[in-house]
Amino acid sequence: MSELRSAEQIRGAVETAVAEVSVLDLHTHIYPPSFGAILLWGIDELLTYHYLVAELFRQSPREFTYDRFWKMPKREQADVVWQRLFIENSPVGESCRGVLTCMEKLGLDVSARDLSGARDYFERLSPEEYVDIVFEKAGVEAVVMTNNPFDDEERPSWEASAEVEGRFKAALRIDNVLVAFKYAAPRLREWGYDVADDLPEKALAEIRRFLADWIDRMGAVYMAASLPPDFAFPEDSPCGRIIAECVLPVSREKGVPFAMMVGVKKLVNPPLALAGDGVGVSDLSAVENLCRDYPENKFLVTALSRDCQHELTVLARKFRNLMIFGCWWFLNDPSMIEEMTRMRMELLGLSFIPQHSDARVLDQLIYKWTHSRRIIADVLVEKYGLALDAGWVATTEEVERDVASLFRENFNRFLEA
Ligand code: HDL
Ligand code: ZN
Repeated sequence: MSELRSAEQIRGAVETAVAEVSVLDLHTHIYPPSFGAILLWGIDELLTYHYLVAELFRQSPREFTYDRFWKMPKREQADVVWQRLFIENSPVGESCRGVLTCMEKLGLDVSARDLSGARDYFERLSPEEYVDIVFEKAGVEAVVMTNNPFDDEERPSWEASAEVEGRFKAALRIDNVLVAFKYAAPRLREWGYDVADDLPEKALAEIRRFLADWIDRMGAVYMAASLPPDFAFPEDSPCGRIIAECVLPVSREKGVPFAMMVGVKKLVNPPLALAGDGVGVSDLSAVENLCRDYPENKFLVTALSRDCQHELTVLARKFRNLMIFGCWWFLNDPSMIEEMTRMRMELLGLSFIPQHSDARVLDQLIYKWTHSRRIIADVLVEKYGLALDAGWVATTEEVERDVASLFRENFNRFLEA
């Protein structure tokens, strides 16, 4: 039992524990190699990640149209991103920095600024080999995917019972059912679920069957949906009724939490496609009502607006069936991660999940976790230091326990609760 009696000893123990902890990444958009081309990886996918695409148009002349970019082959898109955001403008933004971190951790010579050399590195690898490399360098033991039965590129893999290796956990994504039911209904009927558009009891029972079938097929560890800023609950709408009558009962019956990712303003600029979504301040009374009125249900929640973070953290103090997680999307950058992690630790101690990667490109596990570990470690060093100032002497074993909670065990315990 080694006692940490100085700031230096605290920093040493925390930095080692955070560097070595194996992470359970509870929200990503990556897939096992068995799912084929929907697993994105390599330098050209990194450079054309929609975060960089949005930034590209800010550094391009007006005559460089959205349409012209989308028509380019992937490699050409990556070339123009590289030229605009790395060569003509220094890569100081977080998304660009992430590409540099990936290259550096993979042993590529970043100072050479050599895109073709980087491409050669990836040419020599199979997806299977690269999954091992990335998980090892990122210190990730498992990821939770985003699995949507309405995704025509993904569903065939499930229907063909494609192998899903242990490092990839499933999450059933139900946005289509909740926020676009009128478009989902014909697909559900096509798949044999008798759902009338006006949601009679039979349709609600069939939606429950659909949810249960796919949780079983996927072995889903939770159900998830991204929800607009004006998401309200309770609400006499298809969304409100399906949550109350279908999602929550099935969530209890299957013992899987309902994850709500609130505050997305879809396609504020449609020609940007995946890069076109924005953010809005959410009314968190929906979350408050759900946690209070459904104490037997478990809720994972992350909010997209910085303006919601303090209120969401206070809600977590009120409801033990609420687990808040991650610094999502436009919040996944150093200034926001530090602000949110410090506030959450001050209000919740260690009872929250500080980060998820949201990785869409496999390689991003490396940079998103490298960057976040450093910031979370710094906040932990500060807080153990403040405890020491009052005379509380932590031990290395306690630091290791606490770090494991933040990066993995809080999620495991919440699933098992
Ligand atoms: O809805 C979501 O899961 C979001 O994370 C979106 O996928 C978003 O496009 C994204 O990739 N954010 O990081
Ligand atoms: Zn996501």
